[in-house]
Amino acid sequence: MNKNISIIGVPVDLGQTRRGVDMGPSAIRYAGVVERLEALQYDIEDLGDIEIKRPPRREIAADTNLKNLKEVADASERLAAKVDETIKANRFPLVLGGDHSIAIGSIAGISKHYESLGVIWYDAHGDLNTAETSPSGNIHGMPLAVCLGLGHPDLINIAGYNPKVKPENIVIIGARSLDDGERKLIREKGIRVYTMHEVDRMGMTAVIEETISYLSAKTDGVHLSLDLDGLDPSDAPGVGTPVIGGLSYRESHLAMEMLAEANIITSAEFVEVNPILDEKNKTASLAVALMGSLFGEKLK
Ligand code: 5AB
Ligand code: MN
Ligand code: MN
Ligand code: MN
Repeated sequence: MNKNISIIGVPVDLGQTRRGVDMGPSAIRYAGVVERLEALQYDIEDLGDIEIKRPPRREIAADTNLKNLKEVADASERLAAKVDETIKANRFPLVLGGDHSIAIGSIAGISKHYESLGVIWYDAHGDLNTAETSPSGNIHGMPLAVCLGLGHPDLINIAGYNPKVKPENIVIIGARSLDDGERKLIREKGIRVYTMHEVDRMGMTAVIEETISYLSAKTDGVHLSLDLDGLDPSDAPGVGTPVIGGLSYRESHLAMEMLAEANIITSAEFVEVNPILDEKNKTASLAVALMGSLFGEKLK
């Protein structure tokens, strides 16, 4: 694992409609992310938060049902540039959300540095909607489709190229709330998905072992995009779109520990922490604990 980590906060709540997720980066810092990783002998540079232009009122552009399209595209462009700089400086980008729309920018900044980037999408949702299939118009339900080059041109062309990720390089873990259009896309593109059904049947050990062998064969870097709503709401109450029946605290730590042992993760983001909906910063603290495991606490 790269011993130099740059933390990038992305206080965006424009990809959905519940206020508060823009405070996610502060809550995660308050929960001690820097101290936790410094204790593991990493060199931590906290780059602070990306500057976000906030519209006075939530707007929907005339030509689309996507909410806050312009602002999300603008934030994504800035984040992509910051992540790109970080990787050029040979540092591991650790991105703190913010809602999951920020993955559009992180992956735009990351993917150009790899021939064949792998992505692990740890989430209750598929985030594979487009304007046509989205039931909500919320862009946080679309970032994985955008990475495949599907969606509004202003989103898929962030950082000037598309697609960012090949469907066969994606693994979704923890899915239990997929829209019809998302299921169709998963089938059409042959995207690998471990729903809660597979996690229950196979166990997290086998899920991660398969994920590692599936991805390491064909990728030269793997991005972990961890949506805290992948975990069960009893462990992660501070999220905007909770879905019961999720991954447990222990399964998630096991997953992070196994990824640390395999040493395949080259960038990561932790998203959707909403401190307004949280219970005493429980979800932000969970995010930091999972980062501890991902960065090798157990191996120390
Ligand atoms: B999250 C839903 N599929 O598109 C939609 O939290 C929910 O980033 C999206 O995973 C949830 O609005 C997005 C119904
Ligand atoms: Mn998500
Ligand atoms: Mn989700
Ligand atoms: Mn969510």
